[in-house]
Amino acid sequence: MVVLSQPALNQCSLIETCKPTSLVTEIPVIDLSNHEANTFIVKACEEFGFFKVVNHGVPLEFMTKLENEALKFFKLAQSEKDTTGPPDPFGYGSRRIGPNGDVGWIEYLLLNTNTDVNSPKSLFTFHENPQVFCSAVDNYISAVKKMSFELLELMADGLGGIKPRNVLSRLLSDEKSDSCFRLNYYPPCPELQALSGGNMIGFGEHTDPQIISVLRSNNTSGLQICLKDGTWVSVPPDHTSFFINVGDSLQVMTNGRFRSVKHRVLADIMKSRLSMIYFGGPPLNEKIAPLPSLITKEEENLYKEFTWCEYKNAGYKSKLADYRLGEFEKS
Ligand code: GA4
Repeated sequence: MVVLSQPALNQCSLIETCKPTSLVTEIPVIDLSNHEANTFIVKACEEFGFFKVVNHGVPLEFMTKLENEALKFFKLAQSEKDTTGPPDPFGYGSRRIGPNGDVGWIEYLLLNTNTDVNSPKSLFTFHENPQVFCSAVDNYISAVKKMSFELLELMADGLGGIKPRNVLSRLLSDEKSDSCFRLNYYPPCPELQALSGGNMIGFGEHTDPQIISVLRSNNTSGLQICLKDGTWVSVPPDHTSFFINVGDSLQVMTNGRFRSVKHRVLADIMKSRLSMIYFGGPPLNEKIAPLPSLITKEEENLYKEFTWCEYKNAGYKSKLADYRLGEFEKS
């Protein structure tokens, strides 16, 4: 077990009272084998910006293989893990998230999934057996990407049959797509027992800047999403399914019809949580703007024009909880 030192505990944020979480809210579940999945996906993106996917076609063995490989990495000695950090932006990180002072009860590996020859290389050189780790990552990411393309095509269908059908999925399938992959390890936090009722922030509240994020975790709870009315809801874990977040860029492309979901992760007293997230982003030079077919004559475009590169650069100057879309809204 990885034990973070006491000063680390002091650095991380506690939230004293977790706003009452709703017990009745059901997270939308999309069955990809259902022929009405397109309509349900659109509803979920409008209401929650978040949904769970079942019957997704990604082999469970790809998920468990990668989970085991990731755990082997996080169980290495601290000095060994440190040789693959700091994350600038790719690499191993512990506690610090991003470049602007955010911290969490977390260790992670941020990997580049870009296939573009000019992009910075992924960090596949660590580990006693890099090929095993690499192929676990590759198999997993290829399968998850395929599912993401399908989801984005179903969204285009559900949004009224926008043409071409790949108007969203092409952004991720493009060889210049600026996507990344994150393995998050949240060690147990037994010290919490002493802090009556306190909750330790594993990953502070934020929205994801990309198009969509595809998350799979082990069976430890901790993920919470924020509903439209500001209440936080705990998402029951399910290691066989995927959870999808609408990102800021998709919110803009749908002119605010889809909402990018605010979410966070709380640490567990007893159990470690391991999650793997594919962040599907567009090519750096892609203009992020509402799809013309989604803007009716009376409706106005809510956002200024910007490229993914501009948004990403602005994002890296922000703190996790900042409302990053603010400076790109038309006043
Ligand atoms: C949030 C979503 C992804 O995890 C991430 C994060 C990135 C990082 O960890 O380096 C950021 C964060 C995320 C948004 C604002 C900036 C950048 C940390 C941070 C404070 C990899 C991403 O793309 O944006």
